[in-house]
Amino acid sequence: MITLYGSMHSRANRCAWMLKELGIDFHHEPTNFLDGSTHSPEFLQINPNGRIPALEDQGFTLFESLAINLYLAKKAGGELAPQNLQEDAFMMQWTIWAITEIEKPLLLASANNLLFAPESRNVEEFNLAVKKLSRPWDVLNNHLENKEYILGDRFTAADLNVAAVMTLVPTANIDISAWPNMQAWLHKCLERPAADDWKHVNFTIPRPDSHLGMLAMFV
Ligand SMILES: N[C@@H](CCC(=O)N[C@@H](CS)C(=O)NCC(=O)O)C(=O)O
Repeated sequence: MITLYGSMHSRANRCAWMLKELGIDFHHEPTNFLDGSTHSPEFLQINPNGRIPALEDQGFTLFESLAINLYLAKKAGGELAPQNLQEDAFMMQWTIWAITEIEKPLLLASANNLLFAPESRNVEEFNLAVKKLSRPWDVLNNHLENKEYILGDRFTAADLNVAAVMTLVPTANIDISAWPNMQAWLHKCLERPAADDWKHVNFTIPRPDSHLGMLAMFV
């Protein structure tokens, strides 16, 4: 039996989405960084980073939410998995792209729209984040011209991983209508029944009280 570690209010919901999409039964351990359980000696054996999510599959352990998803898709085979080396490369490309180009600015926009307390939100930071996002979003929007999904006409691990990072778009409340192909694609992905967990995510982040603190949080 596969065990997924991590509260659903964390990036663990990305992996729950993949497990549910694949119809894999799993045991869920709601390890939580708020109560210190991500730093217990037992958990550090599973993920020495002391972060969630992590996965255990019959003694094999893995960390990094999107790497876990690629592993699960390939292990299961089928539609979500790469069918050849080029598809595998594209899934890796879009996955790495999502984490490096999208995740941090989108988190910054989300913090300044909802996750920070209202009095500590900063509209300039929000606008800066949206400006940073517009470049990769132009790329994705152009890529999706005349395509249903990132690899073509079927939903794959590439869509799941990129859309899982973009579950923060509603939290950031960014108007993405300037990217219509991307908007339609994101809606299609996030409304899949297996994706439901992200809709219940509810958390706040205290704003660091200095510029250096902000750098430490977002770098
Ligand atoms: N790149 C990692 C990030 C994991 C991560 O930062 N998880 C957060 C929860 S969403 C965490 O465990 N934070 C607690 C901490 O950093 O101590 C992944 O995608 O799995």
